[in-house]
Amino acid sequence: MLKIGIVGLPNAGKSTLFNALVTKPKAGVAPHPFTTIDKNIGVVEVADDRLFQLAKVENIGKVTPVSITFIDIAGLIKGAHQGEGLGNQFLHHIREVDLILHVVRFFKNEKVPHVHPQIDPEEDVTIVNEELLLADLHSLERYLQKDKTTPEERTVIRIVINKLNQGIPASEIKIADKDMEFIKALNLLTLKKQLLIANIDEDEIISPAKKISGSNIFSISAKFEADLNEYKWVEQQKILKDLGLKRTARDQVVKASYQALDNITFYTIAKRKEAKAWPLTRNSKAIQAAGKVHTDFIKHFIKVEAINSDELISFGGWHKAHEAGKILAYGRDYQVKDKDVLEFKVGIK
Ligand SMILES: Nc1nc2c(ncn2[C@@H]2O[C@H](COP(=O)(O)OP(=O)(O)OP(=O)(O)O)[C@@H](O)[C@H]2O)c(=O)[nH]1
Ligand SMILES: [Mg+2]
Repeated sequence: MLKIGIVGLPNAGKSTLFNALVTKPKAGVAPHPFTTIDKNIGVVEVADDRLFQLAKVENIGKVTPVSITFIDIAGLIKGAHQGEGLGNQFLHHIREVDLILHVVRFFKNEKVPHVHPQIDPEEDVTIVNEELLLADLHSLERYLQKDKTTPEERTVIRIVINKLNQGIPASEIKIADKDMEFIKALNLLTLKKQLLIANIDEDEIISPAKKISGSNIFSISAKFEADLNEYKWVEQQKILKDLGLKRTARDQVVKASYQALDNITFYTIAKRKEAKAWPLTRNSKAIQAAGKVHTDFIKHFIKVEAINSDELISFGGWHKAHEAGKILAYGRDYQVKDKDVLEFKVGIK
């Protein structure tokens, strides 16, 4: 399952964003720092029109989109890595996430205190990133002390420590591929991709996107979206329409998060009982896709039949596309393409 961690300063609106994204269970939200202590975990489906069209053309009742797990943790503050505040104790909850959503406070609301004298998004982002970097340094130092760490590994760790000490995040360090493989296995926070989210005031929803270091960042009013999320879908559409908006920022955040993960999506319509979307690392082979569906499929793999989902839909379904000779069979090394519909042929009854 894909996992995304939400980080930011206390009172940035992390739990509010979490509540905007998930249907339930809801996270506690309050106008004081460190409202979140225990992490909140919720699963969100990635809206996928194509999957619904596929189900329709194949007459399938059950539709299962890609799901993403979001994890909301305690706020980070300066010194968190040294045990200041609560954030550092909980950073391990997000060591295994595939992406970090970094919530930056732009909303003003005087009733909600900020941890610094003023709201300064650039500075706030720097503080949180420094804490992530220091947390990485801390865990690398621990790896150095472990008996099972080999001398070669220690050398690589020292190189990374040296760069982190210069303020360079692990994602920007250039080392040999095999050394990078080793570093990746250590789940460093500064190696993870980040998506910056500007949490803006409700009355700024239709204002232009906010910027950090000159780049546009994704804007959402977490509070507005969390409140909207309490309504039924039909009512939500009405509220959006009245405001002149086409879709919820929530859906866009989920979509942008999925895109940032840089996975491709393939579909299965096995036995015409369930149309299902699967995330897959780009440039993967058919055998890896097979393994996602069922580990047994790897051992018993014979071949895979594939067609682009849009093509399948325009042909009016699998059988018609098959008759037209549009469905092709491939071996285990077939490179799966984004939006492929796959049917695995395996040697088990
Ligand atoms: N006006 C306004 N208030 C917001 C917005 N987002 C969050 N808040 C308020 O800010 C306060 C803090 O929000 P939380 O979501 O609890 O913040 P958090 O980042 O999870 O905070 P900690 O868990 O304490 O780290 C709450 O009172 C929210 O209602 C927003 O977009 N606009
Ligand atoms: Mg919180």
